[in-house]
Amino acid sequence: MTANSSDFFELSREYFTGVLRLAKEVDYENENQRHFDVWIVAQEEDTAEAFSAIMHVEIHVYDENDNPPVIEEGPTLFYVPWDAEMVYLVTQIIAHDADSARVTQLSYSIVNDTYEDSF
Ligand SMILES: [Ca+2]
Ligand SMILES: [Ca+2]
Repeated sequence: MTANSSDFFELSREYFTGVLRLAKEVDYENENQRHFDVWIVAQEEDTAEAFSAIMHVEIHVYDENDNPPVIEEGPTLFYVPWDAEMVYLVTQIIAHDADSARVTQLSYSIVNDTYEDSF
């Protein structure tokens, strides 16, 4: 599905060329704004024939890293048996990033804990 291209692009005449410019910000995270098709007509002025030609321009939007990751909410208090083995699974942390995996891959690390080397 594609958004209405005429909302996002404008064509202006500069000297003898038509210049296609972005008229509005596009957002890769909006699936309707990832791809645009624009048809441009060049037409003779002041001739009886008024010949014209049409050109199809296809525009693809690149993804940029413009969203921070978001950690899925869930319980934050867990109990571990006193005799748990070293590899005991306490919990899994799941985070999502609205940007594509091509742009941002996630890694996980501990930034602080109350007892050094516990985890
Ligand atoms: Ca990101
Ligand atoms: Ca993005």
